[in-house]
Amino acid sequence: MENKNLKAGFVTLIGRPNVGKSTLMNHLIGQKIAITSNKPQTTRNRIQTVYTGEEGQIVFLDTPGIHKAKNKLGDYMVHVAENTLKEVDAILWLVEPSTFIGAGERHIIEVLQKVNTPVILVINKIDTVKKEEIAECIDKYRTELDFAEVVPVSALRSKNTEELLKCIFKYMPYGEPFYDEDTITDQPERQIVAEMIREKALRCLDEEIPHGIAVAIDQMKYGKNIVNIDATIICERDSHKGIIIGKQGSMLKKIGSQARYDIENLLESKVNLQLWVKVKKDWRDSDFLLKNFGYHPQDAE
Ligand SMILES: Nc1nc2c(ncn2[C@@H]2O[C@H](COP(=O)(O)OP(=O)(O)OP(=O)(O)O)[C@@H](O)[C@H]2O)c(=O)[nH]1
Ligand SMILES: [Mg+2]
Repeated sequence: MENKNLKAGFVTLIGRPNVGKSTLMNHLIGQKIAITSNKPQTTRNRIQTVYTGEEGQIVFLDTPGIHKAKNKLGDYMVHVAENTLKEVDAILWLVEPSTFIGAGERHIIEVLQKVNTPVILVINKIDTVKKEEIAECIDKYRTELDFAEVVPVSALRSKNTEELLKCIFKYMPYGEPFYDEDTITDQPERQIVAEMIREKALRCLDEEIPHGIAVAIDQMKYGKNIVNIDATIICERDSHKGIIIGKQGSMLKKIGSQARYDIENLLESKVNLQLWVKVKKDWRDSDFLLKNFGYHPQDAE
């Protein structure tokens, strides 16, 4: 039977790198699907997840942070983010709790001025500032753009996130759910596994190395009580390969055991994870290799 009171719609999360888009999305849907780290440009693809509640369904699109691209991978990431804006019922623009509006925010304001979709300004990380500063930040942003709503939250400490969900539903049209209630994401299991390995590499490694990493799953075999996974970490230089492997393999072991823990939770099974490291020079500027590692041009159209 059709329920006329149910709502269903699409919401995209945009913002500069590192503002907490993926952390917030994972929190809202109650499961870790998108990887997060304290390094900018963690998310590379559009990641769709689904929240289903009593009021209806919200399909979230987490996007790469909008930044000044330095290579083809960067171009791809920014296109993915900006192209979701026309297709959705509401936009969540995440910002840091600061009154400083830099070139990055200015660019996003220009992009948002061109779309008619309602924009909800989400001021994230309010756990890091005083109350007065939040108020100043709200006032400052309100002078820049006409927001449908302004909602301060802390994705990390789950402050005000229930209110944010209620607020989003105001902008969702009435309609039947798009997905059944068990659907959480459009990401294939292999892709999430690859991302979990990349997350640990991002978190364990310093400086420029993590930005030049891709992860390929070579095989995933489901045994009786165990899943056997072979994966390759691709990096850009021989010197990076040495650092990723570490002294007597210690770094690779660390990345592997941290990733295995998350993958076992995801697959609800014991996992045997074998990691390899390969060098592919300048893969981030090669159309062929970008496609090969799952960054498809059609996703950025
Ligand atoms: N203190 C605090 N830290 C947060 C909060 N939300 C996210 N973070 C941290 O901010 C960092 C970036 O979080 P991500 O969720 O990866 O940010 P993102 O916007 O998805 O970043 P990109 O994918 O690179 O665009 C991580 O270290 C998070 O733990 C918050 O509410 N408070
Ligand atoms: Mg992200």
